[in-house]
Amino acid sequence: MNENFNQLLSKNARNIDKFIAYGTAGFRDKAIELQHIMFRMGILATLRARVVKATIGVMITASHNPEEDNGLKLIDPKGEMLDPSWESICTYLANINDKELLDSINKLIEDKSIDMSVVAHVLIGRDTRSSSERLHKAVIDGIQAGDGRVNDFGLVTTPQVHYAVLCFNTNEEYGEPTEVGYYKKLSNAFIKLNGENGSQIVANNYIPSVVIDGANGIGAIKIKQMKQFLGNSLNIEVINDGNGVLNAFCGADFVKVQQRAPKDLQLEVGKRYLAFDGDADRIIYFYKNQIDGYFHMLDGDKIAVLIASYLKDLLSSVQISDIDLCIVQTAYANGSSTNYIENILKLPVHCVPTGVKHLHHRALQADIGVYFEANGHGTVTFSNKTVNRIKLCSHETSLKLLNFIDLVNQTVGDAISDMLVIESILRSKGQSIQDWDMLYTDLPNRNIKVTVKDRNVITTGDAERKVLTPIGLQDKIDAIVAKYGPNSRSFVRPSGTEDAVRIYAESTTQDNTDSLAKEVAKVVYDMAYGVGGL
Ligand code: 16G
Ligand code: ZN
Repeated sequence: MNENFNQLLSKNARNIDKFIAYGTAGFRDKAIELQHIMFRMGILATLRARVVKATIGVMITASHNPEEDNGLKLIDPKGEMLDPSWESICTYLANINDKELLDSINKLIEDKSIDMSVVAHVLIGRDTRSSSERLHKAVIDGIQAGDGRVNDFGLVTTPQVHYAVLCFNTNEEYGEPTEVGYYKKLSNAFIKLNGENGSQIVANNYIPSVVIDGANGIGAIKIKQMKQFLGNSLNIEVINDGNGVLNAFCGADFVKVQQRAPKDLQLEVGKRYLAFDGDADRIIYFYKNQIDGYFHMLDGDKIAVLIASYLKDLLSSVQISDIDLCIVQTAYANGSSTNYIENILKLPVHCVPTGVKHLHHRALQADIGVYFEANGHGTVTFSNKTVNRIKLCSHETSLKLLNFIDLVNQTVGDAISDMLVIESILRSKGQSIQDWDMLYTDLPNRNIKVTVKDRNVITTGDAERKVLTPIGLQDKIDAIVAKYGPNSRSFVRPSGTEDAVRIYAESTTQDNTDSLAKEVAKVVYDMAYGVGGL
């Protein structure tokens, strides 16, 4: 450890006696409680970098959560989430006393036989939260305490950090590991697919203009910077671009959960809208339907279906048919989407537990894995074997596929990349957002939560679709669901990010769905507070 270790430690002392765990997507809590955790994770990042002998990433953000929250995600060498086997080490280091810290670190170095002579290279980025700058300094102190080398990216989106980590670790084969490198890679691919003057060219029902709700976050800043690289290929208007409060009544999470447009936005028929979340790794599309005049939303499920059907068509036109192309979803996927994928697209669909790391992991097992959470987080992964096959293919459409692959940020869901992917597909199909929306009709659905004393009394199996404990709860849920008839479904799961149990319901009408969700919430509440004999 660095000779100034104690001095750096005292600057970032642990003043809060509260247990905090590395959750679904890293640490997340009130920003004022995170200083010591940031410092310790800076140290840990230097150790992880030495173990894997590669560049590691750190992103400071609490994504779609309120401005006063913050968080930290660690990014492994291929740009993917931290290896789950290290999550318990993070939790352990985050919660010990300052006095135990140095000994614990030395023990970890010994247990894992970490070669401290290896250069530890850590890439770091942060979002626009007012606390992010202070917390970012604490991470840098930690990297210094661990004698690591910092590569400070400053203000960036989460997916930009994931991208840059992979670029470093592939010797730039994936792209240039800079922000400009990111903009150039994506813009060049987009321009090749859509034309330099795409913004002037309407393709059947496709109009080349979008309105982006930037959630008052980093995505708004970055898409504006990217405009100069995209040139005339797409018309982009940005709203909620930083003048308001981050994620407040706007952004992808608000639109998805509230099932309505961001506050103060008067939707106009014929316009295509989309929302990023606070760190720009989620995207949700929406519009005002010309026929019924209502707000309609196209979520991660509809995005996955659009992308997979496009890829299926392209693969068949280049005559590559024996490819394992699959879609990965979670229990939150709308039943209509799963039905469409299985029965109309006739593609395999896999269901995994909530959290990007699970989806990403499953997608990597396929030749081409399209994964999306209903909340709009997702991307596509292409195996090296598949990319090589496409490169060897002489069919002229293969070039289109290769450009498409370049447009995808394969490391993680990326709102900017996803938007450009979707826009390219809609243009290529000559479709409006309304045409896309008509692929299938979502079943009405509802997400609610019950705050409980201990969410961990609930454990689940079958990719979170069934409760395992407490025994008897699943039977009660089954009995309630049965009353609502076919196409009704509900499941409950402990949140991975807050002290709550989440309840999901879908059924054939919104009234039935809401009442189903309430009934299930009631049995969960009674169970949590000891009523009802469970
Ligand atoms: C995190 C996850 C997201 C998941 C959500 C579930 C990542 C990068 N993010 O935000 O994928 O949908 O948690 O939250 O993995 P919950 O467990 O509170 O429902
Ligand atoms: Zn996010």
